[in-house]
Amino acid sequence: MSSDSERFAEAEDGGPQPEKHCGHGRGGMGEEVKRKEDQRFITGRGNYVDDIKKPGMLHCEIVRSPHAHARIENIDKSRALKVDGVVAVLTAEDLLEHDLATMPTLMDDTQDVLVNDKVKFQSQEVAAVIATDRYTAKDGAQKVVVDYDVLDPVIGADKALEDDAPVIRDDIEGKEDNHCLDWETGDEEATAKAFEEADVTVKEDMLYQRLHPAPIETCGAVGDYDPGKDKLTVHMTSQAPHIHRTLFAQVSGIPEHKIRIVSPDVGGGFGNKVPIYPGYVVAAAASYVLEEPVKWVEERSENIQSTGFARDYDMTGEIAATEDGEIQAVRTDVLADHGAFNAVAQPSKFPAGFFNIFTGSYDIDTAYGTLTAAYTNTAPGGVAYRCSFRVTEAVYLIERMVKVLADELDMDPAEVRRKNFIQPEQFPYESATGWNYDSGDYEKALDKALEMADYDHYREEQQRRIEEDADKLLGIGVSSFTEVVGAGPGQSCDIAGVEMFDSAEIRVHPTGNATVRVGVQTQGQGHETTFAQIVAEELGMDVDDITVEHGDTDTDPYGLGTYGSRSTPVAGAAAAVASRKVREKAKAIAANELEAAEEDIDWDRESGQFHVTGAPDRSISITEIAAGAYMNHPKSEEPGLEAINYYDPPEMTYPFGSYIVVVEVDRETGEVEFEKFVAVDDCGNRINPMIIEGQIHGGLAQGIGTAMLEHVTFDDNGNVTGGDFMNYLLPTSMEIPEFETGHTVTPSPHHPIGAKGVGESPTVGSPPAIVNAVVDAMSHGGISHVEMPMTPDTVWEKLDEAGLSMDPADNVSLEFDDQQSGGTADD
Ligand code: MCN
Ligand code: CUM
Repeated sequence: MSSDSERFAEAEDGGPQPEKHCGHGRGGMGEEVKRKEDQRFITGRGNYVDDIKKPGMLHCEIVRSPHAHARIENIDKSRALKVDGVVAVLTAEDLLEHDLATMPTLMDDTQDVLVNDKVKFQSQEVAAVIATDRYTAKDGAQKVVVDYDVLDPVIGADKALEDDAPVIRDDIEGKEDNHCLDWETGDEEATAKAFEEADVTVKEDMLYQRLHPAPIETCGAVGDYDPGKDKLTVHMTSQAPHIHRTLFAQVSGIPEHKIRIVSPDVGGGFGNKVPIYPGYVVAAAASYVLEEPVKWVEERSENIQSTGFARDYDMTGEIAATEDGEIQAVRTDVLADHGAFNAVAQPSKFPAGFFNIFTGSYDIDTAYGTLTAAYTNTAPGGVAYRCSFRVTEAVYLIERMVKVLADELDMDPAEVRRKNFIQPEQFPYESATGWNYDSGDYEKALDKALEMADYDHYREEQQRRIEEDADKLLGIGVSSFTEVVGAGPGQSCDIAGVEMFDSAEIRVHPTGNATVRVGVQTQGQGHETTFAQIVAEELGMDVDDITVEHGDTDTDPYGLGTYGSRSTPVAGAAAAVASRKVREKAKAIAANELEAAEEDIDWDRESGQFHVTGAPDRSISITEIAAGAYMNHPKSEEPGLEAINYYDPPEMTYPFGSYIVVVEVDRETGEVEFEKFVAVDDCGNRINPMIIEGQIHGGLAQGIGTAMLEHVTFDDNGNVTGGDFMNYLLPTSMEIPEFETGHTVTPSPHHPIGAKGVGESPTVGSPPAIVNAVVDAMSHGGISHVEMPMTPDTVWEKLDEAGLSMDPADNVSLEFDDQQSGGTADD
């Protein structure tokens, strides 16, 4: 029999041990339990915001600006109000009456709920039409007449910062330019010195293009004000219901205890549902004013055009190194486009989010980074999109730059990485920019990936194709990324002024099953299963006897929601600690039931039983104890068996991985085909390997979308030119290769069950691997970078620049020549 501490030593006992699957079959840690929630999803019984129907419910349609920059001169509601079934038309003026005209963003900025005076991006919310059904609301919206005085739009951060650029944010007192923020990190002087003295320096410009998170379910809300109870319920698509409740209280002045946010099933978030959007507020405000439930659900194009976008980081990277590839310093400079409002869903203590983790997996003691951000006439920007708050951009920068350095030195990029990795014995490791990495074994993950990818074979094959002047070039890309997830320790980040923690509450019922409530919010990550597994593991219960609830601020403990892959690192820890609290109490009850002293009771993880020390057959399970907790409680204890934990993590967790991508690049068409795609991830101890695998597959697909297809684009007038799925291209199964996944396990020493997050790793780690692969196919022609998305025409231009392209006509004429000389032509 193995004791608790042998399996998963608690943090104070020197840290959690590497994963050992209990295999006790109760659905604990490490078991591939099928997702409990899938039963209802695949049988069409999910309950999404748009499924909610309430008696008397009205529908809201938002009138949006066709212009990117314009002053509103007049809004004429009269024709809309004449439409049969239209109940009300709301404008900023109406909201002002109720003090609901502006809302705070998540970053020290305010945004009009409905435009008051000046439109700042195309599709901005101008008016709202409330009607008896959705179609009537749409008809009404078309009849609202808005007179605009069109102004010059400012598109592009570089243009926005030009001296004569029109000022977008004249609503901010004293604002005379479009400058949004400045930020710097690291040691400027030491870095400059390192660059001066280095044997080799490399420099590359790269754009991390604007992306849209594109969850399958768009955003929506049902506002439901109950005048009898004076209580406002808002059902909404939310990744963070409690934060949204606090923000609603701030927006409306309604006391927080009179607001209930319900986030039912959420059909994907990917960061898109972290911010607060005007539509949510309008639905709630309309319900408050009209005293009827009001539903607002976005269309796809509204979701793409008006909700927060991601990335849009124009970066310069530089590395200083020795001749044999030892990196001595990194420097970066960023120009960021923040859109019209600083709605950035990232920790406010770091205005550039977690971008300053750009030293990556490498032991680089000198670094310096600067960033300038601008307001532009585009949708509010910089939301997190499967990215841990800008880690995506940082990882892209350093992983691209390592490849640039390797090419400059004519070294193998895997070798350059190996030379510079932070070594296992250096953890906990403090980076040059102030991060405290918890644990890592980067070389192990890289070695595993190299082996899985058959790296040496592909290097030979690559050489062969170059020598034989083959039609298709081979490229091999490597990325050995470090993520930072689990926001977070109070001192390092907060959101909307709230310090970060999360929560779990466990109630064991008299008949021996349990309800677990958490402050995080699943959008497809499988929390109903994995949180149950943590509790099953820690209490020796069966996973089927545990129900996990979330997404209702009236019943769940306050928590800060799901983003930055923080659910496992923070709420997962809370679930483990709360379970252990329950276990402590259960021990007292077990002693009572087994007529032994409490000190003589041991808990055995394998069997899930409490037993008298040295007498394993005098045992009792938590299920049997539960009744005693209520009906026969020891006099030393209160009745009942429940616990709650608010977990404030001591540190972030640092998952990592190595990805290897092999591509074929067609010299005729510029088309890129994936030949091999290997992903080795390390997220510490694993709760459910099957769910992790699913997370990796989904995230890699999004990485492929990023590298190959996706880009939100604008014309000079600020019109979104990729505002629907015909133009904003998401990868389908046709573009996704077979993934080969592997893992290593390096537990987090400070997490109660040694787990790190994993939800964003694949999206963070894969784009540089893919770009490195495409560059690698052409680097013998002197190509050092290809911008994303790497469409065939972008790639073909690079091939041409390198003298590697083949004109399709060449091939045709070649064949023709062959046929002539061979005399086999049948003409
Ligand atoms: N997990 C595990 N063992 C670990 C780590 C994680 O079994 N050591 C499991 C977790 O228990 C959870 C899942 O993997 O069921 C993801 O866990 P985690 O890494 O903690 O991430 P979160 O649950 O906090 O999810 C957030 C993350 C983010 S920020 C984005 S963006 C994203 C992502 O998850 N959005 C998603 N994956 C998504 N997957 C789906 N289907 N839909 C989204 O919107
Ligand atoms: Cu970085 S997107 Mo997720 O944090 O919701």
